[in-house]
Amino acid sequence: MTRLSQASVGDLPASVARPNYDRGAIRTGVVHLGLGAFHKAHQAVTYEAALNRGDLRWGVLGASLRSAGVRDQLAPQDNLYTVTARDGDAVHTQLIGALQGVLVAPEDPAALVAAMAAADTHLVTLTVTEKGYKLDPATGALLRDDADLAADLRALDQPRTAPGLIVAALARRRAAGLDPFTTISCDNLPHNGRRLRDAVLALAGHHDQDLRDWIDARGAFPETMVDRIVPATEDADLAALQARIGLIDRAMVKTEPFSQWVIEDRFVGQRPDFAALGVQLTASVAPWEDAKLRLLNGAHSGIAYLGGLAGIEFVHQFVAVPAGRGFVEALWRESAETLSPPPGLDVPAYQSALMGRFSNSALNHRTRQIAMDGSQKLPQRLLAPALMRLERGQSIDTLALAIAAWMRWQEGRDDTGAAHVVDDPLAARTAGSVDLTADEAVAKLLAIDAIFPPRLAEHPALRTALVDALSHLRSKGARALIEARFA
Ligand code: NAI
Ligand code: CS2
Repeated sequence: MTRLSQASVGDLPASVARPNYDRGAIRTGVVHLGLGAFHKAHQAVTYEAALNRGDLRWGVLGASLRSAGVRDQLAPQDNLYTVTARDGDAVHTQLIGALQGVLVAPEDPAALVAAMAAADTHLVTLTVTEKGYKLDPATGALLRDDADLAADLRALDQPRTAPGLIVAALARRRAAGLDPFTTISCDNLPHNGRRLRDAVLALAGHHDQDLRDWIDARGAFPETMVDRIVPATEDADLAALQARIGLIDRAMVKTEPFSQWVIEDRFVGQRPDFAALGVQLTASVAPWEDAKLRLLNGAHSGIAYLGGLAGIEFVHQFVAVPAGRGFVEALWRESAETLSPPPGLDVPAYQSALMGRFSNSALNHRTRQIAMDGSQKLPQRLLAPALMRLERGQSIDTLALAIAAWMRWQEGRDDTGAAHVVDDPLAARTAGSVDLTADEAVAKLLAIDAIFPPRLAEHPALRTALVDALSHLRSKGARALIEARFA
């Protein structure tokens, strides 16, 4: 079967939406760091809409900071790929033409810095995962002893990290008399714009105080809330797409119909007409971000660890079980009370829409995918609402169960005894407490201050609730425990 490429676009069925602009005429307005499934199904779709509206400034140059895989997948396809949104039997496929090329940073960091420093580049966006920022998850402080960051602290001629690349490119722009670009984090980090800005300023200040002051005065790092569920693509997805469109697209992404992007209205220089593209611009993103991180992502993490322990493969299967749904609703009752919802967000309606999204059986979103990198995710999803509740004297039974499920997942065995690898940058510290008593395991994990802020870790009610939940998870198993509590 033929591979998708510029030459084979004409063979696509008429049902596939495709670019209405001349790809040869677009400029590169965006450099994206961390080209993965989420960028391809979320921000790139917005740039595609801008191009389709005739604003040809918003072509995207993607960059991988790690492997060449994504470049090698896209190059034979002339950087074309499809996005398929599915919900139940409904399916819609769109061909994306916005991506113009992919650079692999470790192969040639200077080429990437030059692209970021080009006069046409107005936006640098990031989806490098929570761990890609090289920040302490609990405090947001720079991880100065990380090997790559330590290299960028020594010299920035061959930057290795996202903050390093940004500082090197901003230095070049300043030397060339250009404005900075707007730097937009699209990762699920709390205060993502502020954290990235602090990291960039700290690194810049280490090398050149004047550069730091220039970025401080002239740069823009808007906060964002990003939302679209984009599970990793699997072989079965490739085969299903192939059967539907009659071409091979190895770079495809699958997602849900829903998509939301809220950006703090703080830019330097040019940007697309975001409002016309359905992006919400606001003075204050934090209330949106808290609601999304605590309700959507908090529930996701609870589902990932309890579901993973119980041998439930997919999110939709977890919420199809009444006890699973009951757990999510109970978690939301606790977390929702910690929010100050933004005007325009109806929390009960949001929750009911979320339950519908979790139930989307066409997505096959793996609990194991979400279980990855828990140390980087727990603070904003589960620990922040737990601390707020404890400080107000409120109960945290369901939040504690979700946190204890993460603790049990670190033991590396599910409830059937099957082994799994704990995929987490802090796994050397979190994993393998299987031989400890529940008391000892909780104490060991609470002592990791990169995850648990001392004010939370030292709260006696937290420790008691976690030991209780972990003991029950060990003795009963996740499935029986949620059946007993939430069915
Ligand atoms: P992915 O695995 O498809 O892509 C991840 C990208 O991050 C790849 O380019 C990878 O090379 C890069 N990366 C990973 N570790 C890195 C590190 N230590 N340093 C630099 N780059 C690194 O994952 P996907 O689905 O694109 O998600 C990426 C991030 O996007 C998530 O961690 C999350 O913060 C955000 N996001 C994802 C959503 C989703 O449903 N997939 C939805 C909302 C946000
Ligand atoms: C998920 C998120 O993998 C995870 O940790 O919770 O990527 C989730 O799919 C997105 O935030 C949805 O917007």
